Amino acid sequence: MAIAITRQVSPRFAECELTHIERVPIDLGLARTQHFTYIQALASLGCQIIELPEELDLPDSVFVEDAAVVLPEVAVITRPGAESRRPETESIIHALAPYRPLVHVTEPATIDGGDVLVLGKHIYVGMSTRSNEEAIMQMQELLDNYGYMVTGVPLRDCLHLKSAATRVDASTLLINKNWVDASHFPNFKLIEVDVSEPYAANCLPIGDSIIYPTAFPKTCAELEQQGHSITSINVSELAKAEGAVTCCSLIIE
Ligand code: CIR
Repeated sequence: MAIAITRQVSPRFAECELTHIERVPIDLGLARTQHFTYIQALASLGCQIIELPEELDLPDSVFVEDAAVVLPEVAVITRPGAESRRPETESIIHALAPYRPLVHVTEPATIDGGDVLVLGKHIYVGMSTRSNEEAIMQMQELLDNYGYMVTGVPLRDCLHLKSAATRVDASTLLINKNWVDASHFPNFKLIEVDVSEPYAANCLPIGDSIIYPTAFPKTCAELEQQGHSITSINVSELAKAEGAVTCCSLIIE
């Protein structure tokens, strides 16, 4: 059974970092309700949930994905690109320590887990405003012994690589080709987001279904058309903080 580490929404959630979208009012109560629905979806698909308590002073701490990269052999503790988010890693270190040996990205490297797309032994790192060249080099050094190859991928107009492309299954990616070049992924079948839904490329496959936002009905229909089972959830308030479905959990297979 997979384990999903999540963290409750901070009372200061509305003070989140924003890069590519305008700040609009966030309903904290609704954000918490939606987050609870997300956790229920993970549990319904077979995950054991480890829910960390809310962090009073870390607005973005619900987005636990950015603090670590969990691989089968080891977990990498990141050094998040936004300074306000760096303290988030401390509690994640404690949460992951029982499950994986830990290695650490260190200064001057910065990297957010949202930029890290793991496709088997090939790890792609988005060259975003959050993740730098030094991090790509450190990731390669840290993971060399485990047989991983780490490649930097240029991005346009989006926060993280996983805003632009995520894994649907072992051979398929969901992608917004306006934000990342498809040429980086020649060995994958690609499902493109609908042009009217640029934020639709972030999906979270768990077990035999895919956790996916209700906000993208056209891309959702395409995924279903191609035979994928969808578990739909409304994450509108999390999206106002530039978050999506992968970013609210760390999955330990
Ligand atoms: C941030 O800007 O860091 C947060 N407001 C959103 C982070 C979303 N994380 C993710 O997609 N992995």
